[in-house]
Amino acid sequence: MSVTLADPPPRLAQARDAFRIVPLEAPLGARIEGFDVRNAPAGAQLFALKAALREHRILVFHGQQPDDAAYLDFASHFGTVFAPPRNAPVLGSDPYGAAPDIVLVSNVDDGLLGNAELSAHADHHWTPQPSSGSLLHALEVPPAGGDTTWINLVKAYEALDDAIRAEIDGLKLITYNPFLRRRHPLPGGVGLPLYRTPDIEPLTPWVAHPLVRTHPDNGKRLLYLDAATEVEVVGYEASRGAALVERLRAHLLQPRFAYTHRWQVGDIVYWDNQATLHSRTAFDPASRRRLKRISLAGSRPF
Ligand SMILES: O=C(O)CCC(=O)C(=O)O
Ligand SMILES: [Fe+2]
Repeated sequence: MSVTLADPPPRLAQARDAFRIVPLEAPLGARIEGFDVRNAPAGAQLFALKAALREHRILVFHGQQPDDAAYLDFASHFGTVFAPPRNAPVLGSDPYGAAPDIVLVSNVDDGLLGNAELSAHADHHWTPQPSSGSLLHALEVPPAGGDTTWINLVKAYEALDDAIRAEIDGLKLITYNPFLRRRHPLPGGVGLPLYRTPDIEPLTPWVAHPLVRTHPDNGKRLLYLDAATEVEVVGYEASRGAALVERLRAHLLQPRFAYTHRWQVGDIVYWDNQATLHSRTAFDPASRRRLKRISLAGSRPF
């Protein structure tokens, strides 16, 4: 007996003439115009989007209305959905270690992350194969606050002076899993550590990645460090490592490397987790903010 596959649902072809990539007047980012993520993209358009992501690090699409299936279908052009290792909890992980394909980032309707400020991070940095990129689709946005800022880590690296670049080029950094730290808070109500000192038992499993990462798609070097997660420079005495990390963090958080996005309903932002950090400002808990996130699988940093 022969088995036939069902035809996929018909999709409109993407308009070709209106498609435009418009760089933002910012240290990173481009706006994509004349593109509806629900429609089937032309090959040349998809290739142009991939090249634009490599060049601009984040892509902003306005006025998008995909349902979950269309959103996943669009994202699948850029890779498979990130699946965490069973022993590494991530945002949205269930008790068995699995995470949903689409995570509701929302302060209402059983969403995750509430209304608090989020420090700058790259999604799933603390796993062996961190995410290559993530997408957020805005469904409801607050009248004020809840802005998301992306930082260009290539520019941050390139702006370091030669002496510090020479010091850090071969170093490895452990970024401890903050979801594990939540399960194992430090005694005495001390907050989340920025650096692991010898008195703190290391969270396991941990993984060390290069502090200076080579981008897998374009070979650019970048500072692979976030703003506030517990870290440790491998082989450095704690006070020396902590001082180095503090200095690098103060450097990369400068506004000259950053773009802040004020969300509108219907926006999709697709960003490169391999070359950027993102943070979020707090917002009034009485207002509603609802976004859907898809994170894509990545590869081992080198
Ligand atoms: O809510 C935001 O703007 C960002 C949330 C976030 O960090 C994420 O979805 O990965
Ligand atoms: Fe994130």
